Amino acid sequence: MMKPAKLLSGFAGIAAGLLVAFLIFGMGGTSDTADADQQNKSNAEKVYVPPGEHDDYYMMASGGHSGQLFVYGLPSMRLIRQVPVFSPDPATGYGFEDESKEMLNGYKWGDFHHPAISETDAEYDGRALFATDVGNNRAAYVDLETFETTDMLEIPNIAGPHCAAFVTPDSEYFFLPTRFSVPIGDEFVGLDEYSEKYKGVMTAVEPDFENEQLEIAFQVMLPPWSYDLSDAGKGTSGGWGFLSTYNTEEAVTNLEINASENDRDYIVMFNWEEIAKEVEDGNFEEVNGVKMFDPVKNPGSVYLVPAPKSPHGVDMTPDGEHFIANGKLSPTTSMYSVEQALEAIENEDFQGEAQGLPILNYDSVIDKEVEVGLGPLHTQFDDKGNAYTTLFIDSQITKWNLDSGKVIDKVDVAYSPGHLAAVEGDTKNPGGKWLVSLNKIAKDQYLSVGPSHPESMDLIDISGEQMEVVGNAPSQPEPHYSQIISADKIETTEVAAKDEDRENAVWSQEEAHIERDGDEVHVYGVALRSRFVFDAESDKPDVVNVKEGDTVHFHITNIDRDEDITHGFGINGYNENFEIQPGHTKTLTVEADKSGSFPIYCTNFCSALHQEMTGYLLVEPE
Ligand code: K7E
Ligand code: CUA
Repeated sequence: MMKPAKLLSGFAGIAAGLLVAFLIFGMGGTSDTADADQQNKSNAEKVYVPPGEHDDYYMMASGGHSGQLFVYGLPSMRLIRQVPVFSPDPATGYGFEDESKEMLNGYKWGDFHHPAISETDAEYDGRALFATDVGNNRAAYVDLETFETTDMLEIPNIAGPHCAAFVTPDSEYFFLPTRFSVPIGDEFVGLDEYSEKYKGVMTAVEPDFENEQLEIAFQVMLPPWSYDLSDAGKGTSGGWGFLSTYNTEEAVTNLEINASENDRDYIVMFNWEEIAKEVEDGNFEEVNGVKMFDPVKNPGSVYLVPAPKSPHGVDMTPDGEHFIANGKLSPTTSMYSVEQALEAIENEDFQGEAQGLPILNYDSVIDKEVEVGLGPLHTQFDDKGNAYTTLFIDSQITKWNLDSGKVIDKVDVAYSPGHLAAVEGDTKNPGGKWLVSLNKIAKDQYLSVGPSHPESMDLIDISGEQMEVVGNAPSQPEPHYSQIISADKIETTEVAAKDEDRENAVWSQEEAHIERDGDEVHVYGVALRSRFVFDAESDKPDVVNVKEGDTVHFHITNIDRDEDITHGFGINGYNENFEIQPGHTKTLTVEADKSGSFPIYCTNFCSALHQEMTGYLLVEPE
């Protein structure tokens, strides 16, 4: 221990002393930089998932106008999979092969805003994810065992189900209220009759988990306003749903100005259990084959709660006792008491009515107004009684306490956050570990790729008192919302079960054959490493001979039943491609309207001899 002191004696000692002093006082920045480096290092450790290890959470992010679902791992923020839902996908052949082509029914795109994972007892259960399409009025069932879209519902009488999907605590229904109002029925109605004849419509969809399908249960006619976001009640508020509205001005043009006139719009509270009973009792009219419930003719189940100017998100607290409305043009967020609202309904404590629906007295229902900052859009929760609200205009997230209404912390994100998603954030038991800010604008965050930049997301550690941004990554367009589910709740199927009775399946090379019936040709083929067998009898078993004008149905079974051995099936020059997962059978129908020799090849690299996995479609001229 004496040695360093000795070295500091004499001239050398003075020089060294000066150096130390310089380091400490003269270059304050150095220690700041060192601190920042240390901070970056410890943040990197928090999100680092070593090669071969798995993330703790799945983040299911909507793909907006791409119509797809994007699956990320957290905390690494690695993009794991793109799941095609509302739009065709050439990589998997979704929308190319017969089954999904029929499901897409010619639609070229969808606009997927809010995913909803199925729930049991107000917790994500990992069975399915429900998706809704604002662009073309559809709902889809995504099976979370296979991460495949298994059913698609086209919904009549509606326009733009933006205010969706929110699932009831035991997945009895999920609801799709609309952003746009349109006339009910098939009659043409001009905009001069907007207030009387146009309606917002909310659809209750019932999932059938056994068959992985969806069915419309009923619809509810709502005033001609825009319905933006929604949440389901739980606990005290079980049986109720909550929607935010804007354009209660009923403007039909120049909404930017005309829909921002009223100081207050509404949160719509509706008792879905009650409505379901009413519908069961026959209190509905049939419109385009759907049971339509009118809450004005059948009062007692739908109420309005005044909300700050043009609210965007409405979110239920985990205990189901409060709902929070974010007024995007107001600096405050409003927190309402469910108990007080139910009491006001009981006492008919109304301050008026709008479009025939009673308006609850604001002062009787409000619990507190919280000054969160500018442009509040959406709110999520942790496991310690705190709320987190995105501030679009301030480019920040505010953390505030639900009990005290006090703002605890604010953090900058890059930039302009829309939604935010906390782990297990819409359940009665939020995880409290991570929060992801889903930002609308990335600006300078990444290497530039020209005029259009990606969207971005910030990963925020919310386990401590102060929030800490620990990661940032580009995201796919456009992450309106996502839900984050604990990885141990998802159980996937790796290889499809061998089903001897499956229609069109062939389970061995020897059984592969071709059947002809006039100009209809059915190829019952197999794919395996590393060949196609279409006709076992032929000396060229990988060649299909047809005539121009024939319709060819390729029924191909992937008989490789090993994890992740996917084969592709592309026809060169015929604009067709699809994938067949291990153990699956897929059918592709091709009109052979072009004569010539067309190579068939496996498009998904599957083995050392993948390049040899080929064949021919020979189309003889007429
Ligand atoms: Cu982008 Cu939920 Cu469609 Cu808010 S919505 S930001
Ligand atoms: Cu099969 Cu590549």
